[in-house]
Parts: sequence; C-alpha cells; structure tokens
Amino acid sequence: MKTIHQIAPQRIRLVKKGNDTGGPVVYWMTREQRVADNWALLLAQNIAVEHKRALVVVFCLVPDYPGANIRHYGFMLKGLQEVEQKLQKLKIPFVLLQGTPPEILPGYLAKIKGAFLVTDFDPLKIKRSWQQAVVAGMEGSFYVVDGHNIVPCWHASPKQEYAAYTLRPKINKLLPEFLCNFPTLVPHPVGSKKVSAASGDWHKVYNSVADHSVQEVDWLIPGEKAANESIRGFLKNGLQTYNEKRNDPNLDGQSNISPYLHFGHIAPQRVALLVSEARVQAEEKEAFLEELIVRRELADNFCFYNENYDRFEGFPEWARKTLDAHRSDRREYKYSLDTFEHCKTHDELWNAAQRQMMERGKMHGYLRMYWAKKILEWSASPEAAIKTALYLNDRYELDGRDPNGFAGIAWSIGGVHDRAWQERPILGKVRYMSYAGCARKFDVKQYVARWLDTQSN
Ligand code: FAD
Ligand code: FO1
Repeated sequence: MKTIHQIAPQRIRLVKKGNDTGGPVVYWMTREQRVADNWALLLAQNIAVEHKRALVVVFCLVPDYPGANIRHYGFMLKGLQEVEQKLQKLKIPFVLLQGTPPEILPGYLAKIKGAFLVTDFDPLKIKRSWQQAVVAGMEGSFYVVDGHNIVPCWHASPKQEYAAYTLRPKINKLLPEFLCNFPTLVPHPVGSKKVSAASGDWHKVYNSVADHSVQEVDWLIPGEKAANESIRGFLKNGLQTYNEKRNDPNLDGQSNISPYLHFGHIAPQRVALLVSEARVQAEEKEAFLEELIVRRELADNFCFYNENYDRFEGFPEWARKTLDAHRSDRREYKYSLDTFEHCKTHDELWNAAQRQMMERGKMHGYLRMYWAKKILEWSASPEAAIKTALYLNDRYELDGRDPNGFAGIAWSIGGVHDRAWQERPILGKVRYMSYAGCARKFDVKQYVARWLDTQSN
C-alpha cells in the first residue's frame, strides 16, 4: 500500500485546504496525549519538515469539560506535564491555552500565522463541534488524523455496524495493513521566534479546574511512562490468565489500561503490537485483542455514525419498541439519582459496585453491565436511566466520557450491538442480568465485603 510520509493516507482527513500563511505547523493535541506513537504528531512533523517550518504542540484546557472533575483533570494534567518535558527534549514547544478551542484557537493561529493545523480524530459530538468552529475561524489547512483506531474508523466501515460480528471481519481483513510499527519523532530541525513554549504555572492550572468535588486516585500513575510500564507488567503477569480471570470482580484480572487509553497516554496500536508479540497462548492474546480492537473500535464506530449515541433515540428499533411497550410496567423499586449515587439501593451488590467506582475510579468491567441494567430496572423511564448512568459513569470513572462508555451504556440499557432476548417486565426484550446469575459466576459476598463498609449501610 502507498503511504504518505510513512503514514497510511486512510488515517488522514484533509478537512480544509487553506492558504499557506508561511507560518508554523500546529498540532492541536486533544485525544492522544502522548509524544511517542502518535500519528497526528508524526504527520505534523512531516509537514513541518517538508515545508521547513517550525512545529508547535498546543493543548486547549477547558476548565469545565462536561462531566469532568479534578479526578480526571489531575490525571490528565500530570500526563501533559510529561508531554511538555518530552517535547522539550525534541525542541518542540508545548503551549497550554486555557479556554474552549473555538474561543481561543483561531486567535492563537492568527497570532502565530499558523499555516497547517493537525488534530486527533474523536467521534464525540463535543470534539466534532469544536473542530467545525475552529476550521471556520482559521485561514490555513486543517487535517484530522485517526490515531486511536488501529484501522481508521471511517475506513473500517462507512456505516454504523450492527454488532461485533459485522465489524470483526472488516477489521480482521484490514489489520495486516494497519497493525504496523510506528516511525519515531526526531528532534525538530526548525525553530521560530513566533512560537515559544508557554505552559505557565502547572500549580495554577491545577487550581483553575472548576470541579474539585471528587477525590483523585493514587493507585494508578498517570502519563506515558507509567502507561508503558503498566502494560508491560500486565503482559508479564496478567495476559496469560486474562481469559480465565477477567470476568471475576474479586480478581485483578483486567489490564487496567482504559484510563491510559482514554487520555491517550498510550497508543492502542502499541498495546496491540506488544500483545501480538507476547509469548503466551494464542487464545489469551485473541481474547484480549478482541476487547482492545474489535469491541473498542466498535464503540468508536457507534459514536461516529450515530449522533444519538447518548440518547434513547440512538437505540435500535427493536429495543425502542420493546422498551416503549414496557414503560408503564410496575417498578418494585424506583430510585432517585441521589439514592443511586449514595449506594442506598436495596441491592448490596449494586451498592458495592457503585462504591468501587466512587472510591477506585474504576468499576470492574463485568459489573458495569449489571450496574447499568439495574439502573434501567429501577428508574422511572429508559431516558431517566441513561441520564443517571451517564452522569455517574462520567463523574466517577477515570475512563468516563469515552466512546466505550457511551457504547457500554447503550448496550446495557438499549440493546445496542446486542439482540432481543426473552421478554420480561420493564426491560422487555433487552438482555436481563440478575444477582443470582452473578452469584453463580463469582463470590458476591467477598466482593460486597471488600467494597461495602457495613456500618454505613
Ligand atoms: P480490559 O478487560 O483489560 O480490556 C482492555 C481494553 O479493551 C480496555 O481498556 C478497552 O479499551 C477495551 N475493552 C474492554 N472491554 C470493552 C467493552 N466492553 N467495550 C469496549 N471496549 C472494551 N470503557 C471505558 O473505557 N470507559 C467507560 O466509561 C466505560 N463505561 C462502561 C459502561 C458500561 C455500562 C459498560 C457495560 C462498559 C463500559 N466500558 C467503558 C467498557 C469496559 O467495561 C471497560 O473498557 C473496561 O472494563 C476497562 O477496563 P480494562 O482496561 O482493565 O479492560
Ligand atoms: N480534551 C481537551 O482537548 N481539553 C480538555 O480540557 C479536556 C478535558 C478532559 C477532562 C476529562 C476527560 O475525561 C477528558 C477531557 N478531554 C479534554 C477530552 C479527552 O481528551 C478525550 O478526547 C475524550 O473524552 C475521549 O474521546
């Protein structure tokens, strides 16, 4: 296959061919907050070298990003500090701008006469609206690069996929072409007086975050270096038992890389390369790669092609129909957001899962399904359930506000990527999960004892 600058052309979207103002190349970093293995940054450097221009990396810090608080910002800002240090060694200035991109980026580009702008692909509505507003207010050329999906989202499929089984063959066919190694970034050969590093005082930046109501976590170290160490540790000690242990919430059988992937501290493609090369049984690798590639890329596909990814209207027709038919079913339990949030339901397992999410910032993957399905069962309507689930997920999960979260909640509550099951009250034909089913799978009492303080319940 022909590549541009060693980057597959299918990864790149030229959104606007603008005027060459003669100024530097700007990489607007947002979803991929790392220096290594970053396709958009590599493209930006290639353009800069080709046109003999300076290169600058800009991050727009939005102090009130929807649903985010200091738990997320603390993690993100520490990662960005590391980015700044790594870029300094490569003679690439890092600029932290404060405000929303539509408000501040066009003005910054005009000031430095930015001729080329490169940014990360992200299927979420907020990012797409930022990009539209920025492109309308700038003079130069604008590129969007998919550095998150191994097979670029728009190339893997031109439409919303029905389920994993319809996306899987498409991805598998294209993987040999896209699962390649990365070129490396080089110390940048061109500087400019117009662009200088301007991050300011990180402490002040930290204090500028609007919401400090949820505490940070200390069990996971943020940043590119820690992300790499963490995945290497998992390859050594966790991958060989992943398939056996990943669905038991009492065991630490998952990789815990989702926060790193969410903030872009490590490239999914790097993780996939490392896993592919690991010396463990093929079934273990396949089980992990199915989640990392097919399920994760299916979530991006869902959000990219379905603008209602966060609403009832985004559910498949069969699910909307069956949920509509059960709207007036009697609910034995109907809880307010406050009752859910404070772990006060009648169900100790649900309360323990909610507590794990609040305290650890990461609920076990198996329980996320149970947790969301019970919110549907105990809410006044599917719309109320989506609202509650998204609010809690995004407030407490370190990996929240991610396409994976929107897809996971839509799967649990609205049958997205699933099929119709036996009909029952409230959920209709949407797949049901029960406490008894969980108890058959793992030691529920052990999990509850670990996460629930008996005095407060
Ligand atoms: P591992 O089991 O080690 O998997 C490795 C990677 O594979 C994950 O990091 C993730 O990128 C991918 N993956 C695993 N399971 C899934 C899945 N079901 N769908 C898509 N990708 C998957 N994931 C988030 O990243 N953010 C969220 O906010 C989020 N909310 C969820 C809400 C609900 C209701 C559900 C059912 C799932 C949600 N998920 C979310 C998906 C999944 O539960 C997490 O990605 C996973 O538990 C993260 O832990 P890990 O990295 O240790 O996973
Ligand atoms: N992206 C930005 O470009 N600027 C921000 O200030 C910002 C804050 C933020 C806080 C929490 C969080 O979970 C994500 C945040 N993001 C921010 C977006 C993030 O980089 C991801 O791209 C998306 O959430 C995932 O698609």
